[in-house]
Amino acid sequence: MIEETTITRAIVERYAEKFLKGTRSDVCVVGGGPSGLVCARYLAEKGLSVSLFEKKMSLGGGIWGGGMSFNKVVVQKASLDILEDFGVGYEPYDGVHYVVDAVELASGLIYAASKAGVLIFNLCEVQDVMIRDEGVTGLVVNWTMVGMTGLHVDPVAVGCRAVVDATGHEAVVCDIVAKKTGKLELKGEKYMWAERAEDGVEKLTSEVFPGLFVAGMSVAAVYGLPRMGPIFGGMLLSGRRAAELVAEALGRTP
Ligand code: 48F
Repeated sequence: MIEETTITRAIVERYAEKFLKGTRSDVCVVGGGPSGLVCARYLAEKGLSVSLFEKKMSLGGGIWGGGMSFNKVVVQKASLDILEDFGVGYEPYDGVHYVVDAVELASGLIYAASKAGVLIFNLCEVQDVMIRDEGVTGLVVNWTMVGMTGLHVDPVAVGCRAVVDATGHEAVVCDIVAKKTGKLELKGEKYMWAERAEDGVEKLTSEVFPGLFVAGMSVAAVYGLPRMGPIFGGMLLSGRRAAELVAEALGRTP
C-alpha cells in the first residue's frame, strides 16, 4: 500500500545518504552548464568521485535559451566527437558550423553526467571556499533559497581534492578566491569575437590557483578573453580539457 510518510522517509533517507557521500569527493564541479556537465561526466568515467553543485533548479546553464531564445545552438567540427560521445545529434550547416537542438543538448549532457555517477546537487549555491596551505580544499554551500530569502542560515562545508569553477560569465569561485586571497586576478570577459574566444577558452583551461581549475566561460573571465555568443563547441572542449587536467593532477591518467 502506498503510504505518505514512507514517501517522505524514502526521500529524506536517500538524499541524506547522497549528501553525506558528497561531503567528501575527489572533485567538486561548480555549475551545471555545458562545460561543468562535460567535465563532471568525464571525471566520473575516470573513476573519480564527483559532486556537482548547481544553484538553479535545472541544470544546463545557458544552453536552453540558444541564441536570443531561438533554441538552437551552433558548434564547430572540433567538438563533434564530444556530441557523439554523449549521443547528441547535430546537422551540418555549411561545413564549418553545425547546428544542435538546445533541448537535446542540455538534456543529453545532464543525463550522461547523471548516468556516469556524478552526484548532482541542484538548488545548492556555492558561497565560499575552504583554503589550506596546499590550496583549495573544499566549498561552502547553502540552499539557494536561503540566499534568495535573505534568511540568516549558516552554510555547510564539503571537502574535495580539486574544484572546477564552471559558473560561466561570473566565474564565481575564482572571484571569491581572488577577493579573499589577493593571489588571483580576474581580467574580465571582453567584447565578442567568436573565433578567438572559442580557441582561447579551450587552450587556457587550466589550474588558476592550487586546487582550483576553470572551465567554460569562467576561463574567459579569468584570462580576459572575448565572448563568443551561442556557439558551444568551446564549452564542450573546455569541459573535456578540464577533466583531463584535473585527472592528471589527481594522478588518474588513463
Ligand atoms: O553559464 P553556463 O552555461 O556556463 P558555461 O558552461 O557555458 C557558457 C554558455 O552557456 C554561454 C556562452 C558560451 O556559448 O557564452 O553562456 O561556461 O552555466 C553556469 C552554471 O553555473 C551556475 C549557473 O546557475 C549556471 O547553471 N552557477 C553560477 N553561480 C553558481 C552556480 C554558484 N554560486 N553555485 C552553484 N552554481
